[in-house]
Amino acid sequence: MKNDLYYKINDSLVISDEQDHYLAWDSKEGWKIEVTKQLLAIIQAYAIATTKAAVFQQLHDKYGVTEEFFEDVHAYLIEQGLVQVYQAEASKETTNKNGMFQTSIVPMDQCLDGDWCDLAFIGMPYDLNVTYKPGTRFAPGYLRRVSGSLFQYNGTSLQGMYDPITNQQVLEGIRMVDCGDVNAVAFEKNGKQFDALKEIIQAFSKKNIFPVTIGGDHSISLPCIQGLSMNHSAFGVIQFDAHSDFGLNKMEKWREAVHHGNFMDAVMDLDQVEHVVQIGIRQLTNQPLTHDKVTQFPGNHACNKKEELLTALRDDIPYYVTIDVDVLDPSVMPATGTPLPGGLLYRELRDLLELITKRTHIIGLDIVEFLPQEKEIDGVIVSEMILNVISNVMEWENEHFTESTNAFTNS
Ligand SMILES: [Mn+2]
Repeated sequence: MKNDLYYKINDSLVISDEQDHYLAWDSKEGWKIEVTKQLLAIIQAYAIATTKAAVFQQLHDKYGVTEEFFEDVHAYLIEQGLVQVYQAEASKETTNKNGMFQTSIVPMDQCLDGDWCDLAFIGMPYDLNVTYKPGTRFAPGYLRRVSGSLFQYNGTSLQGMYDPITNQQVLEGIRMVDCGDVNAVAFEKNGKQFDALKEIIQAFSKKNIFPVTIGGDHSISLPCIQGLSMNHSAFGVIQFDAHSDFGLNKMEKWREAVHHGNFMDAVMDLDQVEHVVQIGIRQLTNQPLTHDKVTQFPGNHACNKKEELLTALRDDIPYYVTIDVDVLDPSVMPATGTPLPGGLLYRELRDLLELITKRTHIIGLDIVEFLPQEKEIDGVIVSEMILNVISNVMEWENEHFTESTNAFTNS
């Protein structure tokens, strides 16, 4: 069922738990409406812009919802303003240029339909898990706005852009889209918004679409890594961060316990994550915080031990990269929730990222803890970091994957 319309949770919806029921409140228009827990679960299926058919499929697979029932609920959600309808500017030929680096924002199920996309950006405006200063929920929108000053994607020619330093085209031939933000029911910690992101990352990973998730606080890396673990039996994580994000807690009840400063404990519980490399750690703690799967390069050690870093990276598994922008020195990157002096300079971080991404198979990226302030340059720095990583990763894939994919196709 092809459809020219797509649907998404009302952007200004805030839902509060009133103990015996939930209250949906449109924070722009002011109206309020009671919703049941069941209805909330259905609303969540519209977390990311998608077609009616895709929402139905999801609800049918998950809850056994019938088509007749779905038609009624779908109509009700739109009538009440809980879900919004968008016009069909988002098609494969679209050029709305509202996404990262002037890519187009395209509904999720269109990204997944056929083979026409190598890389997808996903915004995760979630900062319920901060221990100090919130605001990272504004990062995806902010970065979409400023990133176009660095790189302007041309989806028709796919010519990329010329880099005078390397005398090469950047991202030539790479097909990129932006799936917009994962919206969700506010005030639900580690809940459905996490599940939606996990499913999105899993779906992209299955189709070999490189996912770039823009946080949000650092806890959003957990659903990203969980999503990858559904599709990869063994991989590693490379974490750039001022803080190890270990609390050394037991994480059986991670939905209650996880926040942005301890989510790595939950990552450690995933058997598929066989190795973690932490770079830039410098926060004082009461005791050493590490784990037997972890190799740490604290402070700026990695800058002086590049050979050791490359040796530490296993070449029999791919890696996921998560960049907490507080790995940078606050003189470079003050726009973060928990800044810590003594961090990497921009050039040092860029060199390390280049070193790693040119040698290692990378299967996903997230950028977290960016808290936009008034200075636009902070957003440009973060955007450049993303651009640099994805251009290296895509180049690596071109060199290594084309051959193996062809070999696979021919066999
Ligand atoms: Mn962190």
